[in-house]
Order: sequence, then structure tokens, then C-alpha cells
Amino acid sequence: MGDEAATVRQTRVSETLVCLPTLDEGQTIGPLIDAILALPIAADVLVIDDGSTDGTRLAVETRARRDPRVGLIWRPRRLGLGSAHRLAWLHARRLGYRRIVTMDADMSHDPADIPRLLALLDAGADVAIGSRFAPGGRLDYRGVRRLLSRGGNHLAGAMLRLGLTEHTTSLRAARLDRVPAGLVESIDQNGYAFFLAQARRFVRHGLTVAEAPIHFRDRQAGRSKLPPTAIFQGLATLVSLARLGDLPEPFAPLDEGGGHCALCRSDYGAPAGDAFRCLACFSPLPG
Ligand SMILES: Nc1nc2c(ncn2[C@@H]2O[C@H](COP(=O)(O)OP(=O)(O)O)[C@@H](O)[C@H]2O)c(=O)[nH]1
Ligand SMILES: [Mg+2]
Repeated sequence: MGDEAATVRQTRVSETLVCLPTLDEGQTIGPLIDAILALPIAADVLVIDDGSTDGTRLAVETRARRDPRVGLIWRPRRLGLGSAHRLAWLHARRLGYRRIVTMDADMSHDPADIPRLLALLDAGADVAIGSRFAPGGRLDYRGVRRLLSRGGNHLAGAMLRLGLTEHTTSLRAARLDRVPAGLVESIDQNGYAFFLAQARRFVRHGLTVAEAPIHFRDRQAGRSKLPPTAIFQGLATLVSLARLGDLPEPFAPLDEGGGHCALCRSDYGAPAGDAFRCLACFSPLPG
């Protein structure tokens, strides 16, 4: 397979898939995978890497070769954080997982929080969100980043009225049988906008969403991959979502057969705006 195609490698071992999108996270991805696999819960790990050049791919492939619980979807170039999450959801459904967990790969999210989120699903929630702003939660950012995170989430709380304290971070767990197929896979947004839209869809489509307080640490290695424009895109998305009021956003249900992509030979076709795209290599597909 050439560099223009995605490589996809994973078999399902357990019922829970923990998904980690990466863009040059070579210093943290190995220890993070090891920490997740050492948790007192059964989980597989999927990394969705967008053409990292810093050894991320090698660190994942080394582990994937010796442990069937570890999988990798490698895309040849940066295709966006939201698109990586949508692909993770689609993949989890295709392989028949019962639960999905998503989180950042820079160690800002603590793998030890995963069992706490899964416990909320076991207690009856459809979705569990790790929150920096719920009572007991912590955020290590200082200065402008802290202000933007806090302010953005206050604003989202006031404008969307979802009953949540956290709208913009990726640490989330869900029962795949309770979330309609396509609800997440059709969110055509990246960055913070994706997480805002996802939180709103969960609540407005009637799912039971629980929050668990988390301690969010600042990254110790590498640098932030989200450009400042992601903040403005998030704000614009917030305004357009608020305009919908309490109405659930319509979404395109997934075709269970899955759009087959002739270019990368995966089955990752999903609705994108008015068209269909392969989420693995991003080529347009016939609708
Ligand atoms: N696959 C993929 N991962 C991404 C992309 N953008 C960011 N990430 C990953 O998403 C996670 C969150 O990004 P990060 O830079 O830490 O955002 P911040 O915490 O808001 O500064 C990290 O694991 C990144 O490596 C992308 O375009 N594609
Ligand atoms: Mg980060």
C-alpha cells in the first residue's frame, strides 16, 4: 500500500475500544498505551495517526506487533481532529465494540480516569464526559489558556443549556448501542467545534449524559497541535448551534454496509456535508 492510502490494522479482543488521535506524540503515546493496557479493565487501544514524523507510528506499530489489543489507523497527512474521532467511532462500530472511549494522547487526560467513566456507563449513563469544571475537577492551564478554556465553557453552558459543565475536551465514553449510528460520524467539524457539536447532539437526541470530575494536566512534551483559529471556529459553531434552540440537529444515518473506498480499500465511507467521504484517506466517494 502506498503513502496515499491509509493503513488499518486491528482485531477486536475486548468489548471496549480506547481511541487516541495523534499528531507527533512520540514521547507520550508509548507510555500512554502501556498505562491503558495495564488498567484493571479489559480494553483495546486504537491510535489514529495523521502522518506523524516523530516516531509515533513506530512506537504504536512495535506494540501492535506484539499485542493484538493494539491497533493503528495511519493516515498519510493531517486530516483534522474531528475527522480522526469520527473515524474512531466508525471503526468501533464496524468491529462490533460495545463501548468507545476517546481521549487526547499527550497525557493531559489521565488513563486512570477511564474506569471511572466506564463505571458511569455501567450505572446507566449512555455517555460519560470527563469534566475539568465539575465540582472536584481541575485544570492546570495558566493565564490566557485557562481563561479561554473556562470562559469558553461558561459561554457554551449559557448558550447551549445542555446541563453540562464541560463541552470542549475529548475525554468521553459512550455505549455504542445507545448512540444512533451516524450521530457522531456525521459531525463535519474539527477541533473544539467538534466536541461542542458532539456534546449537543448527545443531549438533544435524548441520551443520558453523566459527567465525572477530572484533573486535566498541561502537556509536558511536544506542543499544542490545535491552531488559534480552532478557537474562532469553536465560537462560530457555538453561535450556529445556539440558533437551533432545543431542536435536535438532523443527521445522516450511516449506511450499515459502509462506503467502500477503492483507493485505500477500507470501509470507512461516511456522510460529509452533502457528499460522502472516506474517513480513512479522505477521498470523495460516490453518494
Ligand atoms: N489524528 C489527529 N490527531 C490530532 C490532530 N490535531 C490534534 N490531534 C491530537 O489531538 C489531541 C489533542 O490535541 P492538542 O494539541 O493536545 O490540543 P490542546 O490540548 O487543545 O492543545 C492530541 O493527542 C493531538 O496529537 C489531527 O489533525 N489529527
Ligand atoms: Mg493537549
